[in-house]
Amino acid sequence: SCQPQLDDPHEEKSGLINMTKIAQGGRKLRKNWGPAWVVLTGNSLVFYRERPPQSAPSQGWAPAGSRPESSVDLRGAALANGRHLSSRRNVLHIRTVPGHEFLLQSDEEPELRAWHRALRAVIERLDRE
Ligand code: I3S
Repeated sequence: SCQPQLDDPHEEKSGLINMTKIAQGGRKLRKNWGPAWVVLTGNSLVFYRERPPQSAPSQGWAPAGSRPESSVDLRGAALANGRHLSSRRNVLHIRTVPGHEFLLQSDEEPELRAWHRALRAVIERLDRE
């Protein structure tokens, strides 16, 4: 479809992963690595400070009663290996159109690869719309 999907909240993937924001609107930020509960939807990446309680009833993908720390639109975003941006292993670099940049990292390579694949699929689908 040529209609931009402004609201596509279905969950593609979620999980606990190490994250730091490294730029906001093109301005470099000081790294602040920490675990985040990350939810990938049909058009955005949403960051929560912690995993929602397992007992919490969910409202679709959104953990009930929790507010996201931040959320970015993935349309037009760029994905790259983040090895040149960190001494950590298995780092993925995400840059959004407005210049917000994040690193995702896991000591488990398959976990990071799964995030890479899922993010690439969403971004490619948004490119085709
Ligand atoms: O990209 P950098 O500056 O080498 O990142 C490291 C620093 O942010 C460091 O913090 P301070 O310089 O604020 O003390 C962090 O503790 C490191 O984790 C950062 O590097 P890694 O390689 O972990 O992404």
